[in-house]
Amino acid sequence: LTMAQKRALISLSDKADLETLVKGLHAEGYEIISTGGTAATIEKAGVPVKKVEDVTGFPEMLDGRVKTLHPAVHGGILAIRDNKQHMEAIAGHKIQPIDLVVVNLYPFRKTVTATPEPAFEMGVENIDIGGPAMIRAAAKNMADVCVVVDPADYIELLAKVVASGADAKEAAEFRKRMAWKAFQHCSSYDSQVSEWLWSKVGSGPAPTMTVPLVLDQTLRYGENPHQKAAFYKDQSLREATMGGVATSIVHWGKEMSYNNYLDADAAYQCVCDYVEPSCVIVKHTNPCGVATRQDLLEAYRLAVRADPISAFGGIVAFNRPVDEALAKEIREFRSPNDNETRMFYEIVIAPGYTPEGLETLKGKSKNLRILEAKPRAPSGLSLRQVAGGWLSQDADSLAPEEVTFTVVSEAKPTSQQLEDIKFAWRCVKHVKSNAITIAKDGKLLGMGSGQPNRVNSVRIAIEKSASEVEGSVLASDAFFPFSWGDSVELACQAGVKAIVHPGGSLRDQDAVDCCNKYGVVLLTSGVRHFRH
Ligand code: 93A
Repeated sequence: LTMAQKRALISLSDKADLETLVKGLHAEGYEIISTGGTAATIEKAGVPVKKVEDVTGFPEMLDGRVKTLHPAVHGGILAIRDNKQHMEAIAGHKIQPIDLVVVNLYPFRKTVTATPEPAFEMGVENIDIGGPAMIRAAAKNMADVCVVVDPADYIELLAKVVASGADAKEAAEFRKRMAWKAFQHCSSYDSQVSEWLWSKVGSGPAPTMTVPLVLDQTLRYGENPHQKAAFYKDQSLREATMGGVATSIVHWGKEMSYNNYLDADAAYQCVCDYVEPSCVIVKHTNPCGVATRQDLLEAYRLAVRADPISAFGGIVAFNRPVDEALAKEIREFRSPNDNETRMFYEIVIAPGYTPEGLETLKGKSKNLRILEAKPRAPSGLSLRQVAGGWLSQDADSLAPEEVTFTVVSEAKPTSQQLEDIKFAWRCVKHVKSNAITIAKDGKLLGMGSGQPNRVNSVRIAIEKSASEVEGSVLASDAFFPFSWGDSVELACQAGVKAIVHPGGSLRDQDAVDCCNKYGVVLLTSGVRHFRH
């Protein structure tokens, strides 16, 4: 009994792990057919390969636009093996069956998003035609042919389909799963092309939008235990700049939860908005401890002391790597309110750890999640769901460097006050509206968040700042609708010495008059940072 010769057609732009694949195929007696660049790489790996032109009897033409678009390829892929007429038809044309198709497409998004931006014709040339045709043909004939588009699947392919002892039922299931992935690959690719074309020829928001989301993990539950949940990654991130929580490395700890992702994202986005070494502690997506110091350890101490009760069970984020001394402090820190208990945190997230720092932190608890993430400035689109639809907007990526603060009071700010104003302003952007932050000497003293009435946010922030409020600065994410006997006067009376708000209220002059009465500095930013 002789086994029929198995054939694999390989044509790849992403050539990762190609050597592993072809060596595995060769060991199992597969004949390998390949296109120009891919064939050259296979030859270099020392594995025999047949050029696709030797299969088609036709040279690659039109600068590669026509390489694999030929009946010898597509007949070999699409023929149904237990259909006698199909098999006779291909045999009549001396076409041999192809059992495996490994293809991934031109790196379209990477090409069109490169800097400097490529010419339009360059984008067009990167629209892959032959690749999707092969992928779709092989996926359609999943009963007989296996299609693989992702190098992450090579090992399973070799074990489940290629290996001589492979189980037929398992192989068939794998082929179906790979067919599903193949259509995903093509549809996401087509969306990229159409979105790019819209950006060139359309105006305004795209009439339709496809976000290439790929399931990353099923979560234990959502915000509450009765809600099912999952985490999806934006597949375009693979090609675009990586960074942020979605691409973080989890070094240690329990599985991330739904709320963990939200809070870690809030904390990391906030801390990455600071330029100097900083620590941000977040609880329920709001920063409750923030401090900036040359010494990161000192920044941590100040951040946690700002509100140790809220910090308990919070997320601690840094914008610099964590070393051993800092890790020890995080491990041992005891709440000033209750010296018996060591602080408990859900997550520590930072751009890196020294080896000693990481080991020390692991000693805190087996549950503490230790995340390493590349900084990622908020950019691109921000999407939110409402019942029956989605809202899109540009991410709020304005930094204080881009904001012009204008002094509108008689009193002028000292340079320290101006620094504190910028510090408070960076933070207020990350607090749920109505947002008020009170700060002094590069440290958050108190904040009021999420109150439907601004004056209540002011009251809460003052109360948190307690004895330290004297000489502090206050930032408001939106203008003060009222000042006398309201937010501004309350702050002045409490001991706040400088205030910043966007300005633009009908009663702006009231705020100026009120600050002048109390000798307090007032600045306007001209920019609002609502966060709903
Ligand atoms: O220009 S194409 O649309 N025409 C084709 O016939 C064709 N066949 C394969 N692009 C085509 N490909 C693509 O070439 C594949 O999708 C793959 O991404 C790439 C591999 O080219 P090479 O082997 O020369 O590096």
